[in-house]
Amino acid sequence: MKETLSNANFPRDSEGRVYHLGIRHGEVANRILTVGDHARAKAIARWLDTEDEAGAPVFVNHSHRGFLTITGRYKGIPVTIMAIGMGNCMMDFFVRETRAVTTGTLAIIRFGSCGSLSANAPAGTVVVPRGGYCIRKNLEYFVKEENRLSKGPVEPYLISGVFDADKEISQILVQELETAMAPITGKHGVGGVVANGLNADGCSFYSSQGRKDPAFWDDNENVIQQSMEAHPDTVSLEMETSMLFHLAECAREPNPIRAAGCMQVFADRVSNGFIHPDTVAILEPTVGKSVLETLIKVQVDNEMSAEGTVWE
Ligand code: R1P
Repeated sequence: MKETLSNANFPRDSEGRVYHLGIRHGEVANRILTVGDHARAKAIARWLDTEDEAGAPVFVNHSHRGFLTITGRYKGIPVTIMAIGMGNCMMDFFVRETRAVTTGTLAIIRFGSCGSLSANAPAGTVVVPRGGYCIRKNLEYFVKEENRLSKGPVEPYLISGVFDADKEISQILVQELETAMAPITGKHGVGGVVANGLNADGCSFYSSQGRKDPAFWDDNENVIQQSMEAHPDTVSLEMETSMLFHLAECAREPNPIRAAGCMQVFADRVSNGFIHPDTVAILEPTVGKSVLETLIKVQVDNEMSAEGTVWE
C-alpha cells in the first residue's frame, strides 16, 4: 500500500479515490456496462467515440486490486465500462465504491458469461434474466459438530428468494439484442435471446454450482435439483448478476440504482456443450454494442453534469 488513506469506515486516498477501484468523482459515468474479463471490457471500448487520432477513450484506470475503469462517450453520451473480476465480493466492491463517487441514478448492465440449466438456452444463446437469486454454501453445516453454533439440523446450501432486474432496462436490452443478433442467429453457433427466466449466483464456481470435486467435502449432489425445485424457471448460473440486482434493491434514496444483465451461455450444464471461441468472437462485440445502445436509451434521473469530469 503506497497511498495515505483516511476514514477507516470507507477508505479513500488524499484525492478522494476509493480504495479498491482507485477512482474518484468525475471519473465514472452514471451509465455503466460491467464485465468480469478485462479483455472483454477493452474489446467493447472500441465502440466508444474516439477522443484522439489513436482512438483512445477519455479515461482508463487499472486499480491495484484488479478493477479496470474505461470512461468515454458512446454516441456523445458519457458511459463507463468496468471490468471487475469474478464473484459476489467483487460486485460488492464495484457497486458500493462506484456509488460513493457518483451522484444521481446509476444505470448498470452486467454483460457476462454463464452456464445454462435450461434446454431452451444452449451454448451460444444470450440470457436476459427477469431476476436472480443466490446459492450459498452454508458454512455452518461444514463446521465440526462440536464447534457448531446451531443446535438443530442445518442444510449444506442456502437458496435465497428473487431479486428483480429493472423491467424497463431489461425490455430495451431484449429489443436491442434481438435486433442486433437477428442477422447472426443460427450461424456460427450463435443462438437467440432467452428472456424472462431467472439467474442463479453461486458463491463458488464449484461447490454451490453443483460441480463434483473429489478433492473436497462439498455435499452438493442435490444443490442444482434443490435450486430448480425452489425456482423452476432458472435459466442461467454464474457468480455476479444476482448480487448486482440485490445491491440495486438495497440502494437508498435519493440515489437509486437500476440494474439489468445479459449473459452469453458458455457452458450448457444440461447437455454438457461448450461455446466455440469463434462464436464468442462474433457474439461478444454484438452483445457489447447492444448493451451500450441500451444504456444511452435509459432514463437516468439527476445525471451528473460534465463540469469537472473526465468527459467534460
Ligand atoms: C467463471 O468462469 C466466471 O465467468 C462468469 C462467472 O460469473 C464467473 O465470473 O462470468 P464472467 O465471464 O463475466 O466473468
